[in-house]
Amino acid sequence: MFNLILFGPPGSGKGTQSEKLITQYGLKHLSTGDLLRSEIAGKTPLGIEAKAIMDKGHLVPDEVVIGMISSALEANPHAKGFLFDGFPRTSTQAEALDKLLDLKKTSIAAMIALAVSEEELVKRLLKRGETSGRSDDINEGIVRERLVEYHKKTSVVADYYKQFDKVVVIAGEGTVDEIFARLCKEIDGILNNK
Ligand code: B4P
Repeated sequence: MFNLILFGPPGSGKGTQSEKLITQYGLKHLSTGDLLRSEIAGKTPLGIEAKAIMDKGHLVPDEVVIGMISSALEANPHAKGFLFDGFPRTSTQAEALDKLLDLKKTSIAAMIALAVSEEELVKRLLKRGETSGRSDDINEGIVRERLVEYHKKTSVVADYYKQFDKVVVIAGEGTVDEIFARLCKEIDGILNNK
């Protein structure tokens, strides 16, 4: 199995690049943001609870997202590998992911982090908010709160994987295709060294 984490702040292009990477490498895409939005669309109890939290720009509780990922791993026993997008977002989630993958006798090959300036992130998210209908993208206050949460709770996740020498940083500004080409170059290098 070949498992990757695509990491970066909100708006760094994780969702955008994941769509292209899963086609290129035949991986199963696991996005906790997408899973949560599908619960919201279905108006499930979990979705109703998550929406209230996400609309403030805050992170959904660890046990909720860890449960979702655990079920998704169980539901895909024959996957050739997973691309984790937007997960793990806290150190607790990172440790839980390691344990879940251990049970499947596999592990994370690399965390690829997209680096994008704060002003570019805010610009991208507000632009998406004009058309996407995503309530967490429409207001600059909420967007900035998501960045505060990222700096407070998520950026440390990179330190967790650095101790195992698994972090690669990629410049996340430029066209979508330019960034995709940079990602493929890194991933091909990792695959060739396996
Ligand atoms: P997510 O759904 O993970 O999404 P995101 O952080 O908003 O950004 P992403 O990085 O995927 O967006 P993209 O750049 O593709 O999270 C939403 C919320 O869910 C979180 O705030 C949190 O509340 C909750 N949540 C999710 N996972 C959780 C977890 N594990 N634990 C707790 N809570 C969790 O897209 C941004 C925009 O930029 C798009 O419009 C795109 O078109 C544009 N763009 C992309 N690349 C570009 C480029 N190169 N140039 C210009 N624009 C570009």
